[in-house]
Amino acid sequence: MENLKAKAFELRKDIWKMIYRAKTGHVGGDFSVCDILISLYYKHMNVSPDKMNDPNRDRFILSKGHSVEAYYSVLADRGFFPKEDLETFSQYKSKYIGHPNNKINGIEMNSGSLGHGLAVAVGMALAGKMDKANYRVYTVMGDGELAEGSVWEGAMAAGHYKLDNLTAVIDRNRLQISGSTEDVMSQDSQDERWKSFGWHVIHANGNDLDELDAAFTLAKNTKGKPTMIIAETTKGYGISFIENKAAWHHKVATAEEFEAGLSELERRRLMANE
Ligand SMILES: Cc1ncc(C[n+]2csc(CCOP(=O)(O)OP(=O)(O)O)c2C)c(N)n1
Ligand SMILES: [Mg+2]
Repeated sequence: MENLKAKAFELRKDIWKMIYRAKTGHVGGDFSVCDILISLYYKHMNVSPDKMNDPNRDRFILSKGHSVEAYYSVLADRGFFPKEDLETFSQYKSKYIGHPNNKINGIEMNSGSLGHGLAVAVGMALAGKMDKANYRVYTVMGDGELAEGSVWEGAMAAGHYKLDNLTAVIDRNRLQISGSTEDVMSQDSQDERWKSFGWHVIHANGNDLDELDAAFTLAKNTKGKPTMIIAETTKGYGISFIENKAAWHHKVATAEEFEAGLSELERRRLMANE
């Protein structure tokens, strides 16, 4: 776990560089979701590059597809494709485009248009039940994404079919594209909403690998209900001057900001290693 804490900052450095090189990317949401992806890909999910077609592999859908830079950096580090490929991110003719697509090793579903991941995850989980398979299905949504009506069709179906092989996560960073989620579409009653649809609801600090570990373990041991992990995160977590700032949803650093951000991430990586 200690090494993963350092890795969380090492991967944020990759993301920061990738976006600076390409001059495009969604850094705020990448940094809030990074630890969630690390917990899943290094500890909790049964996935690996040598069993991409294994019917028993766990399934993952990044419903908040704009956080693709975090997703690519984790997949590359887990060996799904060479790390050098990240250098082509968002370049002309590169397949590593600005949202997930299933031509890339390890990616199950094209995403980016918000609101679709949960319903597809429900379908995969229901198929698993019908086939008596023992894989699990995971999806991560943004909190702003919850304004999409299709999310609630998925929520209803998952409760109805008692999909205890499904774990969903909300990256609850309290910001969406242009400001506070509470100003745009208030949602502080998420607990009651998911519970009323038949879900088991867990809260965790989504930038704390120990809390995420406990939450994913609890979800696996929950029977008869799907689990929603409301992961309280900080948008931009890792670089203090971008944290909690809606402007950094989709912004590229200046040369000066780039160097300052990189130094802070390196400092925090070394501290996590101590
Ligand atoms: C259907 C749809 N509408 C609009 C967008 C444009 N968009 C991209 S990211 C975003 C904000 C999402 O906020 P949130 O879900 O909270 O993501 P996070 O804070 O984790 O970045 C929007 C509106 C989109 N990708 N899909
Ligand atoms: Mg958000």
